[in-house]
Amino acid sequence: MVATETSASLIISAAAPEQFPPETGVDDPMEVAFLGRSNVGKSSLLNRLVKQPGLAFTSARPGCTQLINFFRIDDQVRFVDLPGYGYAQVPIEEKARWKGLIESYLFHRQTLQLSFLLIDARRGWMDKDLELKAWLEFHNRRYQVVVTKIDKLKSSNQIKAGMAAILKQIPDQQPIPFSALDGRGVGEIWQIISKIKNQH
Ligand SMILES: Nc1nc2c(ncn2[C@@H]2O[C@H](COP(=O)(O)OP(=O)(O)OP(=O)(O)O)[C@@H](O)[C@H]2O)c(=O)[nH]1
Ligand SMILES: [Mg+2]
Repeated sequence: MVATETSASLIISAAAPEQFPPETGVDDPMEVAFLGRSNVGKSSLLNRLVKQPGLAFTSARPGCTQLINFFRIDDQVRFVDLPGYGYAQVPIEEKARWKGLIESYLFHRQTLQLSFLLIDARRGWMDKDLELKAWLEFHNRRYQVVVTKIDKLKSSNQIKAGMAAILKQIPDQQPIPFSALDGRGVGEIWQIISKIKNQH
């Protein structure tokens, strides 16, 4: 799959499940979701993958993506940018609303084939990440861990230590180191998407 051949576009920013693109049956595009804490770099990763820097809105201020944004990639694939969790400044009712929206998507969505679970290279696993990981495993949802902002770790020893700490929680998979700044990891991420697309 070559991202540059297509131009990604926003389908809808959904505030409620009724607004999700309808699931019609066998010809629906498969969906790939991007999950992780607020500010971990979900929207930046998505933009980097499609080489369209302004497609999904990014911000240094956490809590930037508050709706579920569905993007058309091609006839067979949609990307789904989810609101981040774990941002302390968000009012409790708002947090409950996001949690409901995210869980409703992850629980019911039949077109969802793969989630990328993003973990900040400098922070490693936090409680909310582990909760989500356990939730995905319990519900048999396929996920792949991506370690973001790897450019912030300056030496190869720092990178090794950061990756090793993350690997401890996922002995059966190889997390992908990624940087939206320098593009590390883009090829591996597309490879995984292509593999699942071909099985679909
Ligand atoms: N150095 C560096 N900064 C990054 C990287 N990815 C994202 N950022 C920065 O981190 C901040 C948050 O990025 P976003 O992509 O908006 O994060 P998000 O996970 O979508 O955040 P929410 O929408 O709030 O959940 C922005 O200031 C980005 O420029 C990266 O790989 N390296
Ligand atoms: Mg975002």
